[in-house]
Amino acid sequence: MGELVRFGVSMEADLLRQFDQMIARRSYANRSEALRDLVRAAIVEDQWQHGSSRTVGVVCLVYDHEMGDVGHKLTHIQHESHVQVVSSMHVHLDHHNCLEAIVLRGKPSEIRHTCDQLICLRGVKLGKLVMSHTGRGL
Ligand code: NI
Repeated sequence: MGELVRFGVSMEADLLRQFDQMIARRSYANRSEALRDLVRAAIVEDQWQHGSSRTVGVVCLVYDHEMGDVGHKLTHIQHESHVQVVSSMHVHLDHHNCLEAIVLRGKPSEIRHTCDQLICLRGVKLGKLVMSHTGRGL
């Protein structure tokens, strides 16, 4: 962690009350820690919206492996993608359903494109991209 800098924040009393209720529910130690996490999340979101430098994301998929050749298509997309597949984890949830978590590294737009291709496949029931960060500057 770099040098800590204090600064004042003004907000409406009702907004602060709601913020305090939220951070209590989430068990934050104090307002500063909660605020730092919110700022980090906003910076990551902004970098994914506007940045072009390489970053990292995780796509989580739940799919029915008996639905057509969805497993083969998922593998094919990852082999053909411009983004680097850093790692993936497969869990056989039950007789039909598989869960796959895939870590992708590349430009935000390319990661999104690959995730969209994976998520929209027939047989994929649930798909979510978690936008992460390589760690520099946060
Ligand atoms: Ni499976």
